[in-house]
Parts: sequence; structure tokens; C-alpha cells
Amino acid sequence: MKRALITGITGQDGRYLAEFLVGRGYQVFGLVRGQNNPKLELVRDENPALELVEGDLTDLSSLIAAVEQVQPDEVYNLGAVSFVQLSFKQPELTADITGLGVLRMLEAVRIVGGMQDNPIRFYQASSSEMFGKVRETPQTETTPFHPRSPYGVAKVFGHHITVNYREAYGLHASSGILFNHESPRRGLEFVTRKITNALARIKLGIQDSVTLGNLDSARDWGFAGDYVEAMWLMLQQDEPDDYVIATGETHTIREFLDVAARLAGYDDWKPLVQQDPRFERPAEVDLLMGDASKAREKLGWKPRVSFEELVATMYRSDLREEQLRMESSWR
Ligand code: NDP
Ligand code: GDR
Repeated sequence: MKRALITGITGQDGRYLAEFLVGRGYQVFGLVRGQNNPKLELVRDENPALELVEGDLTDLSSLIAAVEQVQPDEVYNLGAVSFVQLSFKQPELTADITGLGVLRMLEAVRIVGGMQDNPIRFYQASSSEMFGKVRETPQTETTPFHPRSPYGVAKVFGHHITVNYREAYGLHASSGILFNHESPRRGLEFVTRKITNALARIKLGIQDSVTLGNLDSARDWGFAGDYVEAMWLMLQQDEPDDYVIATGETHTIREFLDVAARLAGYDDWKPLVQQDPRFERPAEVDLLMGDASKAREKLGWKPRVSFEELVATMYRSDLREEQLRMESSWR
């Protein structure tokens, strides 16, 4: 039975990846931080096969202890401050967790892995935010980086240090440059889920409108469930490498609103949306669109869920959840 250790187990991707790996017969361990983490109950209920170990990406000794305890075949480093907006407000914390956290995890793998018979394989969650002010469209594995936020800068460090550990120590370390991926499990702070959740609540008469920032940026949005499979595929290759994972389509926030509002039965979303500079960023990433040809050719990976299907799944899930919440408050 293969053993996998996932950091960021309470996040969107950690939850999908854990389910995927359990389905493949893995014994899965999730790293959890803090005292009495409020999301623990949720991940335990959702995936009873999951085992939890303590550790924090800011604390090297806890990571060494976790890797020693689990003796993993594969480590997936998904833990991060992942919200770009927050990274402008807490840049030092972001650099520590999202940037240096990668180095600490690599060190734990190098130190403990050196004592194991089987080398540990390592996956780093890199991001399309590294392309930032894009030099070309679509973006590929060779497009230069120009990050536009402390988050993007931290991810560039994480990416380069992963490549460096591969080259310097021969680690089987791969980096997935994933473009935005969403799902009903997406945090409510991200624009897609903020919109589908708000439209469901507007539909049910719980709120009147939603307040957003810049509606003109464009993103290449895929389904998180498809993307975690790509992470696993990278670690099954003989040679470690870097791969762009994307749909190859891009849509603005306005287009996302068009599709979501239509699903909720509104022809025009403008009366339902307010704009506030509070939700704008000091520096914006205007357009992202990835070319995942390398992943298609080498990993045999391609996205399955279309943009319209993704929005519909998220909206319907939010409508159901909000309805259940309303009904339980009547009891
Ligand atoms: P989420 O924000 O949903 O999850 C982040 C996870 O990181 C949470 O489990 C959180 O745990 C954990 N974490 C935060 N700080 C620490 C810490 N100090 N030590 C250990 N764990 C910590 O992110 P996603 O699931 O969406 O993304 C997964 C990874 O992929 C992230 O690295 C993200 O930056 C990257 N990525 C995501 C993309 C996307 O579109 N979703 C695209 C490209 C890259 P806790 O419950 O304790 O807060
Ligand atoms: P992003 O996702 O920054 O691309 O990072 P987010 O959903 O936060 O923003 C996408 C775009 O929407 C615009 N926007 C708003 N964003 C939020 N959150 N809230 C709003 O009210 C709002 N209004 C407009 C933003 O300005 C932006 O242009 C996500 C994260 O998952 C990262 O961790 C990951 O690396 C990248 O995707 C790829």
C-alpha cells in the first residue's frame, strides 16, 4: 500500500486529492496545524480513511517529525496562504508559509528521505500567478515569470527552490503550474464561489446584492477534481518535471456573472452587483490562459469539466446548501 502525505489537507485541493488517492488504494495522511483546527471535523467526516498528523509549514522540526512518522512514498505540498488579496495585507506571513514553507518541506524530505530505501517523491503546488503581468499568451512552462503580488513572488521562490532541490540533490521533485481551479469546495473568499453563493442567496431572498472588485480580469478556470489527478500523474513519471495544468480557455469575471446569473434566472446581473475598490488589488493580473499541451502529451491529462458545467455545479451546490440552512433555521 503506497503512503502519501498531503499538506493543506483542509483546503479545497487537499480534500479532493485525499479522496482521489484513497480511491487508488493509498494510505493517506494529512498534515494539520494549530490547536483545535475548526476544519478538522469536516475532513474527518468527509474521509474516514484519512489519518492526521500534526505540523506547520513554519516549523521545520514539526515537518521532519511528520515525514519520519508517516514514511511517505509521495509528499504533496499544497499548504499555503493562497488568497492573493490577503498576501498584500500580510506579505511577511505569506513569504514565510507560501515561500519558505516549500523549502522547509523539501528539507524534511531530503533529511528523512535520505534515510529511507525508497526515495520520496515530492509535488509542489506552483501557480499561474507566477506569470502575473504576462509576457505571452497562452502561457507555457517556458513563459518568463513576472509576479504581481507577494503571493506570486512567494510561489516563484517555491517553484525555483523545488527545481533547485531536483537539480542539486536529485530529488524526484515536480512542480505543477496550475491555473485557477474551482469547485463547490472553493473558499467563499474567492470570486467564483463568492458569486455562486451570493446568487443562490439572492435567489432565496436572503440578500439583495453582491459587492465585487475588478470585473474585467480574465482567468482560465477549471474543475479542481480534474486538477488533482494531474498532480498524481506527475509523481508517477520516471523523471520529475514541471507542467502547466489549464483548460486553454479564458473568461472574464463579467462572463462568469453572465453564466451564473442566467442559471439563477436573471437576464441582467447589473442591478445585483455593486463595485467597491476595497476588493481591488494594488497590482492586478489581467489575463491568464494556459497551454497544457505538455501535460496532455506526457501525462495523458486533459480537463473533463467545461466552464459552463463548472459554474452550474457550483451554483446548484450553493443553492442546495443555502436551502438546507434556511430549512434548518425554521426548525
Ligand atoms: P486553500 O486555501 O483552500 O487551502 C490552503 C491550505 O493550506 C489549508 O489546508 C490551510 O490549512 C493550509 N495552510 C495554511 N497555512 C499553513 C501552515 N502554516 N502550515 C500548514 N498548512 C497551512 O487552497 P487550495 O486548496 O485552493 O490550493 C492548494 C494549493 O495550490 C495552494 O498552495 C495554492 O496556493 C495552490 N494553487 C491553487 C490554485 C487554485 O486555483 N485553487 C491554483 C494554483 C495553485 P488551515 O486549515 O490550517 O488554514
Ligand atoms: P486569484 O483568485 O487571485 O486568481 O487566485 P480570486 O478568485 O481571488 O480572484 C480572481 C479575480 O477576480 C477579481 N475579483 C475578485 N476577487 C475576489 N477574491 N473577490 C472579489 O470580490 C473580486 N472582484 C473581482 C480579482 O481581482 C482577480 O482578478 C486564485 C488562488 O486560488 C491562488 O491561490 C491561485 O494560485 C490562483 O488562483 C491561480
